[in-house]
Amino acid sequence: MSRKRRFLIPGVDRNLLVKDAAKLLPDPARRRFIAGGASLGALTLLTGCDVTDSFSAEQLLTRISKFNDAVQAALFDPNKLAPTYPESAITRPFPFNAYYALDDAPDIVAADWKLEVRGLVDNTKPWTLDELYQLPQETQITRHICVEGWSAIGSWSGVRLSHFLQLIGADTRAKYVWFNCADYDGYNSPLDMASALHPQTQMTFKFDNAILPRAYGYPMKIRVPTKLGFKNPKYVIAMEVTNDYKGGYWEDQGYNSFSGS
Ligand SMILES: Nc1nc2c(c(=O)[nH]1)N[C@H]1C(S)=C(S)[C@@H](COP(=O)(O)O)O[C@H]1N2
Ligand SMILES: [Mo]
Repeated sequence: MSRKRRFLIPGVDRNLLVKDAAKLLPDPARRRFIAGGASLGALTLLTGCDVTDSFSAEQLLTRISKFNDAVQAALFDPNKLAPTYPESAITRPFPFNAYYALDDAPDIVAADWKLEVRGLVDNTKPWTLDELYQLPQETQITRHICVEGWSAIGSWSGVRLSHFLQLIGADTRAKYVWFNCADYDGYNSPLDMASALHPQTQMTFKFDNAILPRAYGYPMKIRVPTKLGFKNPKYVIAMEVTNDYKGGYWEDQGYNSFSGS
């Protein structure tokens, strides 16, 4: 196809748009789309968006991404557990990952840290680390999967998030629990309520039976073994129970918010 034809819509390379859209589509819609010839016309029908310029192309991709989230959320089984592993399977050393080098990771002093609780909850009292350490903890050995193409098995101990949400009188009919982190450039991530209430979703205080090291999110991370790594926020300083979709660090850059593993 000549360059001229490909760019018939100002600023939009049709081939690339169709390719990007196919990548975002969940199965079986993706298979149907490809079998049907993967055309811009089919995309228009599927999404109800008419692509006339780069702005509407962007909107179409957002629409597909949301569609993908809705499909994933509908398929999520709140009782299905992520696989667990024996101690011998733990990856040592466990990788550190963030959008910066370890030297730039938050260096939190316990005495200065409090977990802020906001939004649709009965009790917004902030929690000290000592108070949180009093709550019942359990340990899981599960696999962490990062979209960047690596996975590793770790041992995490902490409090069930569902138990904590109950303690603070959270309205669990709300759509999200949104987490805010201490990273220098900000890091945050929304978690859908069904996943927040999943029995393996944990407020984590220990890695490999020792106080969570700085690399892995001291003093607290949220471990969600049914989700990809970026939906496991480290260095958490606040949680908000909300019906508003507030976006997140990677979510805002185009990763699906549901991102199940
Ligand atoms: N606060 C914060 N949480 C974060 C990140 C980050 O950059 N900042 N990166 C995410 C990503 S992409 C991954 S893969 C995991 C890495 O966790 P680890 O360092 O314990 O392996 O943390 C997630 N949570
Ligand atoms: Mo990641």
